[in-house]
Amino acid sequence: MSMERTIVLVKPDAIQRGLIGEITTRFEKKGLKLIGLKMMELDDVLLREHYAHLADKPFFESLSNFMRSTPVVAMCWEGVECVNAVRLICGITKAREAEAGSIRGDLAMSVSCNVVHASDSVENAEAEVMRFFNEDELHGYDKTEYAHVYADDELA
Ligand code: DAT
Ligand code: MG
Repeated sequence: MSMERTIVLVKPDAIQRGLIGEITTRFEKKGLKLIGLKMMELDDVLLREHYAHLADKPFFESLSNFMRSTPVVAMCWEGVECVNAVRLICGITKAREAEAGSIRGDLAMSVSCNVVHASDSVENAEAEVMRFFNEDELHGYDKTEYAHVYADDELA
């Protein structure tokens, strides 16, 4: 089973609503390992790259303005097959239809103001880790909890 890294962004609506702690806690309780954490302002160049798949959409301009309206909190989480696990915790894009229990399902009502971003594939996660963090901002350490979060064969 593969150890993966993935990116979560706490979006401006969550910053304004005071949800940084609530959101972070959910990933911590899941058993994921936080290896990078910072507050940052996203610029137009970075957002065009990050949301390249949406560049032609009519809502791109407002999406970009929204994502630049406050700093965001960027997190890098590590865990076994965690890219998919983190997406499940976040819930689907349209928050008012997201599953109860997910972050979007519990904390948001909107398509655009949906409180979090999470990488959507292993390939994109690898690109996003490099997009949002410098190598010296990612921290390796032994998380002793891993011995209880995973079985030995899952960590091998
Ligand atoms: P996700 O954030 O679930 O990965 P996405 O990558 O398709 O979804 O879109 C990125 C963000 O763009 C999404 O979180 C909110 C915004 N967005 C997507 N579709 C939208 C729409 N139809 N109207 C307004 N904003 C939209
Ligand atoms: Mg996406």
